[in-house]
Amino acid sequence: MKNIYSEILKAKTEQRKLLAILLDPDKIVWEGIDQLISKIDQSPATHVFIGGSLVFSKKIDDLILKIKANSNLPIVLFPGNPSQISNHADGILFLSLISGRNPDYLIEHQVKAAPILKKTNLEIIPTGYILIESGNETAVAKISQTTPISRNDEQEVLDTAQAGEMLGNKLIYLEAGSGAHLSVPAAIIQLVSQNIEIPMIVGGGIKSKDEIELAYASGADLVVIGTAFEKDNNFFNLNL
Ligand code: 1GP
Repeated sequence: MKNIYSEILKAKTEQRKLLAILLDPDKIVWEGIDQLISKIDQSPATHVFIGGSLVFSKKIDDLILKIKANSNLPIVLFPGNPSQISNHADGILFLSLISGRNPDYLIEHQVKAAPILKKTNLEIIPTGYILIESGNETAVAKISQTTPISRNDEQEVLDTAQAGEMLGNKLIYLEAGSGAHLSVPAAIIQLVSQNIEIPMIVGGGIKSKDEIELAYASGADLVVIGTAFEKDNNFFNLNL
């Protein structure tokens, strides 16, 4: 059933905050996969996102099937390019990097992905993806060859988010980049959340439970945790 987006909308209406654990298939240690999945299942995660700016692994299908066999969490692709599409997932964030001006990431990859997606049953969730400067050059900025929006330019982020909403995107994703030194500023999260209707995802560089709570309190509907959980699978058990 294609109900990922309707569940996100429902959670927003009920003010229930959502949490995604992001897994990069290239960084999976297969020997520890059962333990990893059980840690995800014991965590407060509501979604598993799978993807990365560049993924070389040919094991995306295997990874998804393994998670599905052991967990009921919805699995959502978060692809850096069309090679990361797997029909075994439940849905896909169909991203357009609207903070950038690189046509490959605004429309080219999407055109390449369309015929592949047409042959899948994935729930396709169009998502306006906004990269915000985070103190270091992140993989997504490097690979996409785009310049993130300045973390001091709240208005530009807001204008971009509103344009993304007007274009029909169903989600806005405020991204600092995986492993970012600085996560998206609370003031930006707050400004955008107060001025768009659609749900908002926030991720990149979030390293503590306090930061997760701050993002929620500022208006994030769904927070993404990648690196912090990858470094320590007990992240959600710790009092950080
Ligand atoms: C990256 O927003 C995600 O696309 C998660 O970032 O790996 O820094 O948690 P981290």
